[in-house]
Amino acid sequence: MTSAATWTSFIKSIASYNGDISSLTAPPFILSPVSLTEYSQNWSEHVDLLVEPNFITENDASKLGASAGEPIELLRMLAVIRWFVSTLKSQYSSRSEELGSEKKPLNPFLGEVFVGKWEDASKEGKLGETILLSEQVSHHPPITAYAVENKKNNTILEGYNGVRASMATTALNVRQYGHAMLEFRNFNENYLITLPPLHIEGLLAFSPHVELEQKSYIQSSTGYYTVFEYSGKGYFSGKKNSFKARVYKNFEESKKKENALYTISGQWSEKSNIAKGASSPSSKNDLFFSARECEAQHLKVKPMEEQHPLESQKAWAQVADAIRKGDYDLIHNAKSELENAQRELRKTEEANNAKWNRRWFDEVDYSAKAATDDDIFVKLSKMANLSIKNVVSGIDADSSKNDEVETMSHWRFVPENFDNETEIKI
Ligand code: HC3
Repeated sequence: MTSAATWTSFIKSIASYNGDISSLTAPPFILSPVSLTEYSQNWSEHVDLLVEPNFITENDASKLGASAGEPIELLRMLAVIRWFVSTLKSQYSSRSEELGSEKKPLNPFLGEVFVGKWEDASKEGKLGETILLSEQVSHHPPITAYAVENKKNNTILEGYNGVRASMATTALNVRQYGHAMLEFRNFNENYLITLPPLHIEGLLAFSPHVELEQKSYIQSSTGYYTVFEYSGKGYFSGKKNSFKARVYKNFEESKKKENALYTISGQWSEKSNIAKGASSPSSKNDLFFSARECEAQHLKVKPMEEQHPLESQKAWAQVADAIRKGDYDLIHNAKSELENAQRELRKTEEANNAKWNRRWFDEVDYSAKAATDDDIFVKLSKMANLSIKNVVSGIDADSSKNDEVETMSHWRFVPENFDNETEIKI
């Protein structure tokens, strides 16, 4: 079959499909040799911006496009927004820019891990080292949990994500489950970050790529609340990867758009501008972030020979080689070998009444915590009127979508487990 014919039959096969993305059988040329556990690094390719809120002072208002005299908590929210906007290109468009299209990542096996570090690239040595731990904590449904830790600046980002997909007429719609939480221990400030819905467009044109849609939110423990709205070509600006972020004093204030303290808009893969108040900024307003002028700092990963068999690149080495060669039989055989070994492991566990021990993350049931404000996730969710159930990321607490779901368990980082880690080195 020609590439075009294989592609057409693949498109036909996904037209009837619904749900677990790992069950999609894609043609070799659309397979990526990279496992989904590696995608967690995209949260921190601008590690300087991630830790930046630690260094913000009252005098930095103009650097963020804000007016002099703004509260430091608002300036830190703006700095967190700048970091978040910087992550979007790495997360959602860098692969199609580099490879020409979005490809299907390798579906991680339970217990697969991916680790690495960002070395301090600052002249003054103020950033310190930042590490990434990413672990596949569930295979069915696929869920990846991660932690990004900068000990020097007492900053930690943790979260998890899973996806469900459904085919629409010309696009694959993807809903994300999970969230991220960012903590600045130096000033006891926390942020809850929800994950935007997305779709894969360009399927019929042979060039799948991601476009974000609808909304996502950032809630700070200081009250400040930001609503992001995403659109593609032909909506706000007629440009791909467009977004608008409105920052409010708190969730209540967000009920009227005119209450916005600042509005940031532009393209997350290009430039965005900021203006005070609720009106959309134009390119004449202060520049907020320029993705092209801010080069991503890639994660440093150990050479393959030093990796543990559970580490993504080592575990998938043969499959990845076969994908690079475009050899379908080789891909199939190498994948089957890995998947059969996993099946055998699960059978042995079942026979021994044992379960796979997650390495660095724990699944926490929030039903008991739901009524209290002691837990930061519960507190921030309540502040933003967000559901704490296992629903699509960013669903309102009072949405009817909550009624169908009872469970409220979320994956959390257990730092002691990593402190006691003896097998996997960064
Ligand atoms: C939907 C996706 C897999 C999931 C990827 C996620 C949501 C993973 C978590 C990251 O933080 C953000 C992220 C970015 C991109 C998402 C991927 C885009 C495409 C991929 C599908 C499984 C591929 C579908 C195959 C094809 C050929 C239709 O593109």
